[in-house]
Amino acid sequence: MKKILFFNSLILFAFLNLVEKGVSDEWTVILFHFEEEEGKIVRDSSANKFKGEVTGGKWVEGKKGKALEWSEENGNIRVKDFGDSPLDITDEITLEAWIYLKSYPTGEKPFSIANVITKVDSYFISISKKKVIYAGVKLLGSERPMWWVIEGNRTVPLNQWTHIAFTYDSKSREGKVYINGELDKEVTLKGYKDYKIQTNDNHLTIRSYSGADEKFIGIIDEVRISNIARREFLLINNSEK
Ligand SMILES: [Ca+2]
Repeated sequence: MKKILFFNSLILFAFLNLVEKGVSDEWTVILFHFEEEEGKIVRDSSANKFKGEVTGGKWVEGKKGKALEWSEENGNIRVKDFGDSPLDITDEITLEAWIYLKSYPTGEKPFSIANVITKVDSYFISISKKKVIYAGVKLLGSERPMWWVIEGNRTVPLNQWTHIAFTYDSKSREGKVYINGELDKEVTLKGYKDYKIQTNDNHLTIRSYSGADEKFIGIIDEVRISNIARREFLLINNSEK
């Protein structure tokens, strides 16, 4: 009996801990806090324990703790996919990050768009040359897979911390983008046969997906991908810094 009570309280403690942090839950596919402070490997704090390989960039103060900053140099964070991976998200997805953008993309390579999170031919979130969130999913579609993209309304500011998020739900067929947790734009899709997201074995990247193009200039922190369309995000109060 004592043993059962002990385990029960352990479970309760673990649960409360999870609720308190509210960051890595059963829907979290990958979560990078970037608290390594040095080196070329970053570790995902979700149960999946992905590893990211960093090129270019430097360690700086982030929205919370440390983060990675890139200027015009090449580089990104690359996470390997493998066969049947949790990164293969089909039904519902949330991509979110804290960003501190230092200049807008020009629309021309290598600054065509400022990519933040990308899985080529599956899903992405970025800032477009219109200075808004630009995100999308590649859907199984009708005759063949096709991209569906959404562009936000509100300008993403320069030189201040901003939380950006994109959610997609294949059942409600809704795609939404959020700035600092507030809905910026929503679209209900129609006209496709299959609304599920295409999966593949391409790696996941943070910042430029090729390493050289679609460069984001600024700081990226607290990156989370979830396999649910969230309504609440990793918003961090200034007091939590
Ligand atoms: Ca951090």
